[in-house]
Amino acid sequence: MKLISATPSPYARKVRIALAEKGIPFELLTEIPWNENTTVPQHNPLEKLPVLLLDDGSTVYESSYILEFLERRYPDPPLLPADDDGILAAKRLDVLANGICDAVVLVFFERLRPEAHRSLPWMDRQLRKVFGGVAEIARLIGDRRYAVGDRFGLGDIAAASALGYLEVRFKEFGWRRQYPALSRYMDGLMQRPSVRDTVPYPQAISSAVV
Ligand SMILES: N[C@@H](CCC(=O)N[C@@H](CS)C(=O)NCC(=O)O)C(=O)O
Repeated sequence: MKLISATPSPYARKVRIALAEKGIPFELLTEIPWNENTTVPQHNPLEKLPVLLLDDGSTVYESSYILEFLERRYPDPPLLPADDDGILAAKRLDVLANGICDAVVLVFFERLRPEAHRSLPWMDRQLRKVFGGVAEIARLIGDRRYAVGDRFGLGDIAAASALGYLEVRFKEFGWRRQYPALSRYMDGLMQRPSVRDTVPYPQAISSAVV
């Protein structure tokens, strides 16, 4: 099994954490999906990573769907709670995390435009989603050690990936200062090798994107 990933990608990080937690061996293929020479479009018509390349030649793409795929094909250890309420709570956090990251990506590329071409209303709209999404994650997690129930799982993977992404792309937000309990929660997650070994960092995009 191979995973096409990018070093800053919170979506790919979710998959890397899940693979590590489940002890599934895989080869990490690091690409820059925004560059013209990326192989991603050969494997995913939506042209986004992460993409899981299976040994039989088939592909699985979209981070939440990949996590669902892994949960069904490799159920042990589970990364979803056993009860419906727990599953729904974890998936809600995944929805929030993806929404935050999608908005951060939009702001990131808007900021790459020449200043005169940037849309401030558009950026404000996206930033509201980021601030609102993080506030909601902070409210849902409160001062617990794990996002849902008493063990590490999808909710934590999603929250850690989104919060870690903010540190790379939107450091000035300072979410740790605003949400001390969430900051302590993140420090706790960083004790796990799967989270610690996948800390995101930027890549140099060479192609024109916007
Ligand atoms: N909803 C997708 C988002 C994936 C995504 O936006 N990936 C970025 C890298 S972080 C990408 O490959 N973007 C290339 C593009 O949109 O053309 C997921 O959860 O996998």
